Amino acid sequence: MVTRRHFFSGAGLAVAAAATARAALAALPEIVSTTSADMHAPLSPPNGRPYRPVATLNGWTLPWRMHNGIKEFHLVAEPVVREIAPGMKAHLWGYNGQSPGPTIEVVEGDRIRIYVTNRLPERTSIHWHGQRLPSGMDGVAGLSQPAIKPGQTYVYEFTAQRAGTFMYHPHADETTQMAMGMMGFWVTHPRDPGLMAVDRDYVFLLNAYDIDPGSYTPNVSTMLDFNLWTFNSRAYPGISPMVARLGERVRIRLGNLTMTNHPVHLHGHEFVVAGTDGGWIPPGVRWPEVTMDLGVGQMRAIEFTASAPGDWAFHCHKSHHTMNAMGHGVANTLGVEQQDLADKIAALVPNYMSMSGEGGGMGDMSMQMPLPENTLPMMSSPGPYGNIDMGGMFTIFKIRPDLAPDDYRDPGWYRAPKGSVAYLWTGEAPPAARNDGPES
Ligand SMILES: [Cu+2]
Repeated sequence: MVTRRHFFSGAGLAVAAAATARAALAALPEIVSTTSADMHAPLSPPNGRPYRPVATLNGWTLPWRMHNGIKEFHLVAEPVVREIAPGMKAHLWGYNGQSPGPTIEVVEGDRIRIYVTNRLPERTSIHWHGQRLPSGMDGVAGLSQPAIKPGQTYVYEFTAQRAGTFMYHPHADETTQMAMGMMGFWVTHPRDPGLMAVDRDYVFLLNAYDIDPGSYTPNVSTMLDFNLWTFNSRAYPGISPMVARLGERVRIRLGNLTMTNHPVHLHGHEFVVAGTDGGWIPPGVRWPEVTMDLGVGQMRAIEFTASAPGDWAFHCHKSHHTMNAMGHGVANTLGVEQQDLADKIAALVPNYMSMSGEGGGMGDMSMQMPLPENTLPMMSSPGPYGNIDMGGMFTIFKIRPDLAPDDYRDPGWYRAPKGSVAYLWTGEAPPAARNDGPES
């Protein structure tokens, strides 16, 4: 029988050792890669110290080989194709077949050796963001090591000294390389697997791209004006839901490798900020929030109890970060009578198509605008009660009373109990509107 765990973990992982010259790479750990943007099941550690693995949103954890007591990983920096959401693929740079790269999970006290092979057309390096390590292992090209030239493999080696939440990214031509999607998550688990234990531990990075509608490759000279805002290089509705069984304790760890801050908001629950870049916050001084601002280059761990069944929005609160590419740089037509305008323009321009609905809002527009090739609608995808006017950094936290502990599948839409959904007023009509507006 194929279990749920196997259903996910078998998806798309490939060992590429056979495709390379075995003799030349005999001493290197095999290269494991995937072309899938699906969320893989958490990787239970097959050896080494025990820990409770994390779940990478639309991502996966890199397997290692244990060699004389050292955990050996092999990262390959290379061009990849990432499906941002169904209907749009981006030509990015990443690691081991995807962007972001695989999550690396180790345990406090582990000795680690990471082989980094450069298959990019330019130099690179990897910085292990937040780690205590020897200066020469810190990965700043030119400062702590020579850059890794195309075709070369470098070796990083250090001991994971501090449990917590980390990231990795290049420190060589980094404006280009991070704009192209080169980054990954890193979790160092505490030596005691019972310490800070939760039932589900989600991890992902916030990233952003500037990809012109109709094209595939990000503009790498963009400084601030990005048009695709993503969780782990996925935009809603391409982002997997996060799920939990009612009553479970949940942690979400986030890292921000975009060039602006993101106020991340969870509906229906309060959470506490339980960890920062610098480590765990002692339980007695954690503070409650429903929105947490995640600064550039920062990591946070938030925790809450999944106390209310339902489908709960989880998103960045900057509303243009929950839009996809076609929503940027368009004219303001709010309040404009679109049909009237369309008729007038059509008299001048044959085959003119109205870009907006009667109200002139953007939500109407995205329903009617013809899309260039390889472009996501600005927002709007089907929900249980109509269209959801969201794209970009938006997903859904789904809490159900009947999920198995290792079940990360999408349980479908929530079926709200009768009488618990906002409803249409069908009584008498409201009184005529008073005119309190400005005098005209
Ligand atoms: Cu944002």
